[in-house]
Amino acid sequence: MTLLDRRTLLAGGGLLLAAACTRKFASPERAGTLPIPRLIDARQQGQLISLQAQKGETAFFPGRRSTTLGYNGSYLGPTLRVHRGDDVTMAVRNSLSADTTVHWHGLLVPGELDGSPHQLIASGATWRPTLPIRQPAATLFYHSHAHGLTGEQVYSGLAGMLVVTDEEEQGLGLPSDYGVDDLPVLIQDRQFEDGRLVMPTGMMIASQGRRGNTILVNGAPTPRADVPNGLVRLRLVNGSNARIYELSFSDDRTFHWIGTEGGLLARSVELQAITLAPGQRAEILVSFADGQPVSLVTGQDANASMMGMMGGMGMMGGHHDDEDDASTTETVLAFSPRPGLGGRAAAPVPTLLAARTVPDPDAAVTRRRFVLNMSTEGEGMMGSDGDALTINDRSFDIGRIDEEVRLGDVEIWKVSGRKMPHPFHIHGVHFDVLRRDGDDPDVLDQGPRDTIVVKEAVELLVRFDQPATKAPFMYHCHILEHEDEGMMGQFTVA
Ligand SMILES: [Cu+2]
Repeated sequence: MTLLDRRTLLAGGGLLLAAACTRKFASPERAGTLPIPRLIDARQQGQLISLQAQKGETAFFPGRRSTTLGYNGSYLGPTLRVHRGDDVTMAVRNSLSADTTVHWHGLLVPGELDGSPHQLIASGATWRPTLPIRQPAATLFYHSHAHGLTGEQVYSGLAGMLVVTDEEEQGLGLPSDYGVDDLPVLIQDRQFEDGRLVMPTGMMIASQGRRGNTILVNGAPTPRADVPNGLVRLRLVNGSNARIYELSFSDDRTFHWIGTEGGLLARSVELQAITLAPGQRAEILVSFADGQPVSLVTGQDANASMMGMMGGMGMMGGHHDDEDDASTTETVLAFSPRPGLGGRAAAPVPTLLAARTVPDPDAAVTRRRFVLNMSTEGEGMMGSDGDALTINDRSFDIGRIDEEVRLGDVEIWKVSGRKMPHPFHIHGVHFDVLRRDGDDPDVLDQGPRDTIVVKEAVELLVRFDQPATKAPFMYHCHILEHEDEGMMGQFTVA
């Protein structure tokens, strides 16, 4: 059994018995509290939000300064809140010395507004897309998508949270006091040496992806959040370059899963553990009404250990015995429930959430097949030639359109991954998982999605409602180093 066998996750408790391991470093500067990124609501800004990609210095640990990138700050960016039905202009200034882009991951907008490698913002330039917000409430993720630089720029800090809200969501009575009972939780692993952020390099980076020895939440190493002793909503975003998390609570308490990448589920789902791959988001409700301190924890880096088990791939470092991994957890975020912090102690968990029309699979007019692959030829060296990381045996070429889709069509995309699990992301759409490995999808596959882990073949039911004529959309592996090294393709919608 591996930790990535999704069918075992709902069994829950067995994976997560051990106490959290102790961190090597002192508490972060903010006395262990969770940093809450500034909230910028588009309606309070006259529907114009200014973002500046900039270089800065960040002290992740006291007295240890690291060179980082951020939006309107030194590391990460503000949380942007936009409202369904509005048109929001983003003024994105690039104050870096390198090119960049800002991709609105999960936003349903036409191709030329998407922030893909085709909307390059040169150093010193400003990009001003006006984004029509026409989708249900959801937790989205904005980040650099400059081809060949995505991994490095996101690793250095170019990422943030984008929240879509609407009246339907506001009418559900979900916890929604930002920073109090509605918390942004952007999870990233990063490599620190002597308390300073370092950029992992070397030949294995292209295959393994950049991983790290420290888990950051909103840019802080293993912080503590003071929360009301009631129901709290966590907006979980996996902003890591490569790591997949198996998230649960240290006391195995259950929580309610209410939202995916695409928005709220039809009904809340009670779980003890949830998987989150790079690019994926989940909204959960957890009760701290018992007043007991508890932590969000993760299983070990299962994706890395699977890589470590691969023959001919060389040493990864951090080699694990897969059987032993199941008994070890790491703390992601500690919670200290406090009376008098607001929130609603006795708030019920809504069962029925957002109604949604799923396309009829019989309406699918086209089937396409995608295989994400990594060559192990050439003594296991990945990325040493342009064809090592591929989709359907082709490495990304920005001048080549791989697929042409008709606007308004419903299609079935059958996607599988070789050698390791790959988080597959499609721009400009939401999809539903129809089948996994020829069988019914897992419980964790449900809901409107934009990123899904594939190894065994997964059939996705995709509706293409956004045009991509002036610029194509991307589909790619969301292990950012796989994407940078060529595990990406592009399609038009016309
Ligand atoms: Cu991949």
